[in-house]
Order: sequence, then structure tokens, then C-alpha cells
Amino acid sequence: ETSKSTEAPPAKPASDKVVVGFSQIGAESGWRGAETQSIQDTAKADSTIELKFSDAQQKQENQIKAIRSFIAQKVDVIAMAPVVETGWEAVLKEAKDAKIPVILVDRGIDKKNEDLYTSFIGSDFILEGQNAAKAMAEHLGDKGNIIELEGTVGASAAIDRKKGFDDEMKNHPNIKIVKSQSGDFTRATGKQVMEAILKSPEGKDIQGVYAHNDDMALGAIQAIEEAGKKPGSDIKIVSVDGIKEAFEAIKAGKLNTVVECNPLLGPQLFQAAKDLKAGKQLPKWIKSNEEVFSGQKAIDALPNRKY
Ligand code: GZL
Repeated sequence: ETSKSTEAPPAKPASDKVVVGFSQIGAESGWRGAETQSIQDTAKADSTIELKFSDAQQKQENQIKAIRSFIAQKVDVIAMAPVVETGWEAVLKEAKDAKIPVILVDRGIDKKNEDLYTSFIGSDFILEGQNAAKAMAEHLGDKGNIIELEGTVGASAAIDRKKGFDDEMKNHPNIKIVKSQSGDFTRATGKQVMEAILKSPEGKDIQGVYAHNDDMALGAIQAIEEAGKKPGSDIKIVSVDGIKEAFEAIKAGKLNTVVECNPLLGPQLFQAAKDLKAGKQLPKWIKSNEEVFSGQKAIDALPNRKY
């Protein structure tokens, strides 16, 4: 009779490639598209990288499914841009039990789950919010009523850009945030929310708009124009990301300051994955360096913007 095989199932063949499973949020903004492009281009150009890419269409349950699939495929490294901060404990524990390191890209998760990921590659959103508030105060001559268009509810980028902005605004008591509402990081929702606010009592006397990303700012600019006002002069606009269209809006005098947030994270992601596979230690936070662009500085930078 055939002996029942008792040896362990064959281990995953050791390949010279680094296999990375990446769970992307979706395609909600120009920034997100630029990040996806950077990750896919970097992998395509590097024969030692095998990228398994999944687009969650903005749904957390799809990200969780993708991570489970990466675990089943025994990838070397799991990377993800977590759409919101909460709800990851179970699936990241499964990754930890499977001894697969996790790298967070561009958004964070609850501080209490810090032991469930190896490294976060991304920006200092609190600093971005502080820089946006300083720029807004300058544009307003330190007084006026403003609207805050928040990013996706529960997303670390939205939570911390709000925290940094609102904290800095404590130093500017003559600037009032008369309404703060989520536009979900999209142009369409940013426009809808701005239209509704402009029709409401709070929207009667507005001197500024702070948008947590350029797509919502560009939507708000359309709404302001359709309401017969001049964005960039009647109503000052400050936003975060730094997509090319935002620089073009500054050149057109419709947007006043953009706080850069770097989406070109492909090279840092795959370098980190290679380091992990080589057994190297990674810093808990691999920070992106960014600048603030207004006026002539933005106009001069426009030709060199990559996304
Ligand atoms: C920032 C990223 C944000 C961008 C938005 O790291 O998470 O999500 O600012 C994007 O444009 O939708």
C-alpha cells in the first residue's frame, strides 16, 4: 500500500524575487492615482520584485480579503494603504501569526495596534495641517470665517490634517472655522458639499476654504465660481497634496497655497521590502519630506511636477 506521506508539505520555493502583496484603497483622487502609478512602475522596472496588486474600491472589507489572500499565497511582505484607522486587528494578527511583515503606506492605523506592523511609510499629516493653517492665516490677514472640507471619515490623513490645522488655528483667534464637513477626498463630493454650504447661513460670509486634499479644493473652486464668487481672491483656498492641477489653479489665481504630500512612494516601499527580506531592521516611520507652495514658487515649480 502507498505509505501516507508524513513529511511536511513542501515549503514555498525560495525565489530570488521579493514577493509583495499591496492592498490599495481605490482611485478616489489624483494623488491616489499617482501613488498607484509609482508603485506599479517601480515594480515593473525591477526584475527582483514581484507585485501582487489589489484595488479595494474604497471598501475596507475588500482590503481585508486581499490581505487574507496574500497570507494564503505566502507573500514575503504585505503592504497596504489602510482606508481608515480602525478594524485591522484580526487580519493583521493573522499576518503576524503567518510571520509575514506588514508595511503601512501613506495612511496609519490605531496607535494601539502599532505592534501589528513593521513600518509606516508616509507623511506627517499633523505638520501638513499646521502648515496649511499658517498659510491660511497669512492669506486672510489673520481674520475671517473659513470652511474646512475634511477627507474620508476615519482616515488618518483626515484626522491628523484636521488636528494640525485646528491646533494651529488656536493661535489665530480672529479666524473662525464656521463649518467643517467631510468631502470624502473626492472632487465630486467636495463640490457638492461646498455648493450646499454656500447656500446655507454659514456660507453667507466666507473668506477662506481649507481642503484636506486638492481634489476637494478643485471641486470647491467650481462651486464658488458657479455661485458667482472669485476663488483665490474673494475666498482664499488652501489645500494639501500638490497634484499638477493644483499648481495650475495657483497659476490661474484660483488657489492660494498647496501643501505638498508625496505620493511617489514606490521606490521607498520596495526598498523597505527588500531590506526586510534581507533581515534588516526598518525605522517604525519612514517619513516623506515635503514643501509648501504658494504664488511664484508654485508657478516656477509647475513644469517639474511629476504627478
Ligand atoms: C495621503 C492620502 C490621501 C491624499 C488624498 O497620504 O492618504 O488620500 O491626501 C487621498 O488625495 O485620497
